[in-house]
Amino acid sequence: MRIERAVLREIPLTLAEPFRSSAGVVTQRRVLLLRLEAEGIEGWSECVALEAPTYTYETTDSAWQVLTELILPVAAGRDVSDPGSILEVARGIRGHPMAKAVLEMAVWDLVSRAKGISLSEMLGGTRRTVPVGVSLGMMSTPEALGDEVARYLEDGYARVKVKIGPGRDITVLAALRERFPELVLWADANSAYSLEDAPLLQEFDALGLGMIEEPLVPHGFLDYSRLQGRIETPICLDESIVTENDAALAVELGSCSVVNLKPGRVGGLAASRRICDRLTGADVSVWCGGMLESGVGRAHNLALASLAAFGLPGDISASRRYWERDIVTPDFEVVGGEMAVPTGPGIGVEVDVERVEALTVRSAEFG
Ligand code: OSB
Ligand code: MG
Repeated sequence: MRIERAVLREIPLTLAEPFRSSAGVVTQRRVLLLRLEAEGIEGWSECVALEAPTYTYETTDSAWQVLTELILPVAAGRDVSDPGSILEVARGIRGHPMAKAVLEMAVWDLVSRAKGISLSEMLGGTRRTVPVGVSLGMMSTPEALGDEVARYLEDGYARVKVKIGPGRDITVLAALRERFPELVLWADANSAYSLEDAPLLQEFDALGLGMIEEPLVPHGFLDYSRLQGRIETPICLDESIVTENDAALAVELGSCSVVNLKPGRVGGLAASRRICDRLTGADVSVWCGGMLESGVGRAHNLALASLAAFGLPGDISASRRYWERDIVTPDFEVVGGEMAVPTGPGIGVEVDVERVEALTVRSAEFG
């Protein structure tokens, strides 16, 4: 099977509510969607890059450039029988894993649809439902955040992750812990602290957090290992883990005991599986994060999270947590803290093509 045609589009989607982290606020996503075509079958994927380089260096526009100028022109016509090797077409391109993942993940969807099996099955997933949590942005007051938590607990989420940063940390977390003594609570700092903040981060030890995600500068593996020696809360790495070498370093140095794996961040699904194997082989727990994706990206994340190794609840929330109206059907739902893994071919949800076309602000075609 060869890629006959590739269409990359950009559509703006406004979040149901603004999402604030230590890296800034996101109110709208500029979603890049790729559709591949071969033998009358389609494969879909989504780019996770944010508009500004506040999470990693990639952006919507850098991904657009790398995809339209370097990757997609050489992808057209390529054989896709082994999705894990499609990125040979991008071998000469340094970095830019989010741009590369777009091609790779659409190929996985295409090939699993062609085989008539779900992407989960094709990846070796064994879970029919996946435990999920919700990632909450910073709110104006601890009370407002507490009310939001209460709402999501009523909706059945299995745990809550909150964004923290200097001035919005210990007081907010202590208030949540007091109001919800049994809550499975995680905190994500998106690199807002340094090793000098260790005394403050030590105060978190009393709060029974499941983990603290990416408290320090990305790739500071040595500082992470020093910090873990000084705090009890398990450190989870997100931005820091992009390559297999990052995973090897983190394991070797004891920089973390948990990793938030996002296929878009690490260059795709095959790379995710390789990184996952390295980590779990060294007793590092793995779970699947999110990037405020549309239903297309979330479907891919859910398929990855169906692998047995993904034991902790993912940042994979219901469609309505992100969008008034998603671009796929059916909507993703959470029941009793779990999300059902689609069983239909490929990502198992259908893209609302008419709406996507109506929303398109730019597109580029290849093949
Ligand atoms: O750090 O995990 C993160 C969203 C955008 C960029 C980075 C992160 C996040 C989230 C939201 O935490 C996860 C989600 O529900 O998609
Ligand atoms: Mg994170």
